[in-house]
Amino acid sequence: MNRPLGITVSRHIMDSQRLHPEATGELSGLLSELIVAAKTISAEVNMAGLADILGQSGKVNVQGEQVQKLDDLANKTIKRRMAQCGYLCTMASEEEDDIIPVKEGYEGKYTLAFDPLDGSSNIDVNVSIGTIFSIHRRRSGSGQGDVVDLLQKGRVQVAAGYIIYGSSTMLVYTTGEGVHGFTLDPSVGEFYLSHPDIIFPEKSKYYSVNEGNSRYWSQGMHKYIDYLKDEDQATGRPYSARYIGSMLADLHRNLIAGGIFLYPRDSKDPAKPEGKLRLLYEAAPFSFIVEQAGGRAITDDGRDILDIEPTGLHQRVSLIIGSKEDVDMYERIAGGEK
Ligand code: AHM
Ligand code: MG
Repeated sequence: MNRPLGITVSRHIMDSQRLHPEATGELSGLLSELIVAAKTISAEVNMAGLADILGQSGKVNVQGEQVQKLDDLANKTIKRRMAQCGYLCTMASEEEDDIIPVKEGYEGKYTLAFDPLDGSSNIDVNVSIGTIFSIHRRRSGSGQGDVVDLLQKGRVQVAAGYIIYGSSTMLVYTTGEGVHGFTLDPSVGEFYLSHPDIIFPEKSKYYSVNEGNSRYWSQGMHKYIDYLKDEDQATGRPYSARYIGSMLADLHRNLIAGGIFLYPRDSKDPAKPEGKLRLLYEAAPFSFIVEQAGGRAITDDGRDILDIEPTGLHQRVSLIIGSKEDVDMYERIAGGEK
């Protein structure tokens, strides 16, 4: 078979770097290392259904290694590779309470916050899951980084992206110059540019929310969702519901097909008064991507996600994100109503 000559992600990263003569190549190096980690996780995710079959009693695989839970394995894969990539000074992961130090002598100028496998409830049921990442430039001078290097606004992210392990594996990322999507050709092990310059569809007909929580919502949320369900041909209502339960997969679909995703604060769990999703490695990177694609991301009371000053590594936040027109309408209808 003659394969068309596609643009690989490495080539795309190098081409973008060329537009910045002052660039040192460190960010390109960092992204490339992260992509290798993602390809490794993708291979593991594809084999996940076989893990129990190939392993003995689900505990040891054919190589004689322990079969690990997939999210643990994804966490270790990123942590080990990135700790000695030479471009980072510290990391934070959804799976770890504290910051993750990098290997001594390998300290660099960037930080990495990541969710190794978003959509944990979907891991065992063959539904799309993925890795989310957010990169900042360090604040402190040199050596090992500190928590303050990670606690920075989403607005000053240097790069953000995600890898979705779905019917195909895709990488979507931004460095603040548009959003680009690449699809993995597993036979070659390369990501090829498949979705250049992704633009969030202006308006949509889909909404994504866990409606099982509706009894715990604010009045404003009820009003907005009722509005979406009303009939009005001029505005394309009622909208259809689409909720996977992997934020990453829901947002990926919305980015391509249009839609609004909502995870508001609710009164269900007093331990999570700010909402469920985490600011640093879920809401902020996606807000950067969505804004770069022309969409909008706010909290349920109308604050721009990218302008929130983080105070904790695992800080939670409400998230209303999607096409600008839909988020604007949410704000008009629900804004400020308790
Ligand atoms: P996770 O990082 O442990 O997977 O949790 C985050 C996930 C999101 O991907 C998803 O949108 C949300 O939790 C689903 O939560 P719920 O089951 O409450 O609807
Ligand atoms: Mg998550």
